[in-house]
Amino acid sequence: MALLNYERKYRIRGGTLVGGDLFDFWVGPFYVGFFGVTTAFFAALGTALIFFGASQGDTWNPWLISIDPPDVSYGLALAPMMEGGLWQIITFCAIGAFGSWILREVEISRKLGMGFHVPFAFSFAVLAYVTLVVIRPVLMGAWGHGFPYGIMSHLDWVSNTGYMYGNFHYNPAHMIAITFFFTTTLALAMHGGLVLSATNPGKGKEVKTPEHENAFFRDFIGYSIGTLGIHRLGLFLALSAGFWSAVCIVISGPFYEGSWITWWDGWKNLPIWHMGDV
Ligand code: 07D
Ligand code: 07D
Ligand code: U10
Repeated sequence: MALLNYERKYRIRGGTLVGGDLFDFWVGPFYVGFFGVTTAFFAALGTALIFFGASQGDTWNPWLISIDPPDVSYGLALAPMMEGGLWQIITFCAIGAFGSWILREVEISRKLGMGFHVPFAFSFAVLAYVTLVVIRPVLMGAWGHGFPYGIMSHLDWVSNTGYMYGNFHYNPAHMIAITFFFTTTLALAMHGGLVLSATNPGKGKEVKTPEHENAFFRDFIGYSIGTLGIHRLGLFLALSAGFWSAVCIVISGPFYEGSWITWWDGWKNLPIWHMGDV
């Protein structure tokens, strides 16, 4: 991709956290930096190990390849390579790559003199992943509680883990996370719709202003959150979705065993619901 004229102004030296000027350059459209090199290293190694694992398995069908964690009997020990050790090294590479990706975002933000909202946001996805493959397995005493790296096999893990707690829909933090996911899509649909309706009103029609956008929601629901506010809200909703996801899985096992259905028994038996009985 050709370097666009205006990009010259933004492709400036500095802002690096590590390595000074050494990795302060671009390859095509990509900023490299020290953390670009570490991302490339961990991602390449992790991917190569997945291919190696696949070569030792009995299928090349991409949907069925699976790199499984060790059996729970290995506890928190290192497992032999073909019995989960590969999964452990791949997990290490994945965390190395995701962590490097966050720090590369930080370096780019610093270079441009911007806030750290993007790396902060991505760190919530990484938190959810680390909760699934490190925090929860460590709290439960075995790497075997992590999820397998395979397209269909990770779905089996989600389903099996869900049913281990009766009906996962009864997990209150899962309810909060789902509500945040749904609200995020509602907010994005409203925001995308509103901005397009104002700025792309059709051929020959005048482009409208943020005042029109404010007026629309004031007329409609009596309040407009504003042009900056909707982005704050969007970020909050999306990060809350990831945060409560991490909560819903970390409490299942380490802090609560048994069925999430019975967790609600105390609530169902509150005397207030049985006032007619007396
Ligand atoms: C659109 C950005 C692009 C990213 C893409 C994903 C890989 C995997 C590796 C074969 C929104 C690239 C995929 C690199 C190939 C190997 C070893 C992001 C976009 C296109 N899941 N999940 C998918 C991952 C978990 C669940 C699809 C990753 C948890 C359910 C894809 C992780 C739980 C369903 C995928 C992860 C869970 C999926 C589409 C990590 C709870 C689906 C993802 C690292 C969170 C859907 C066949 C997507 C599907 C799906 C990847 C973790 C549940 C393969 C990388 C354990 C219920 N997951 N997932 O678009 O069709 O994300 O599955 O944590 O129904 Mg999953
Ligand atoms: C973990 C992904 C992190 C990704 C990273 C980046 C690459 C690079 C490269 C593309 C967290 C990876 C990048 C690899 C790719 C290129 C170039 C995101 C992660 C770092 N559930 N449920 C959730 C719903 C049921 C169960 C979360 C809905 C059943 C379990 C969310 C329904 C049972 C777990 C959610 C439903 C069940 C979850 C997932 C409906 C099964 C979890 C989102 C409508 C019988 C998981 C932290 C998430 C969780 C989770 C939604 C149903 C079980 C709230 C809407 C009843 C066991 N479920 N669920 O976490 O909380 O994203 O994980 O029925 O573990 Mg659930
Ligand atoms: C938003 C917005 C807004 C915009 C926007 C956007 C949000 C204000 C102004 C952005 C939104 C979009 C563009 C919409 C579409 C986005 C999505 C749907 C989200 C999902 C995205 C994707 C699916 C795309 C994912 C693509 C990726 C991640 C790119 C893939 C990149 C690579 C493969 C290269 C990665 C770069 C790295 C690692 C750093 C640099 C490295 C290199 C260039 C490689 C070369 C390596 C080296 C020089 C280092 C040496 C390597 C070593 C040592 C390792 C070697 C080891 C071996 C073992 C071989 O709000 O409005 O508009 O646009």
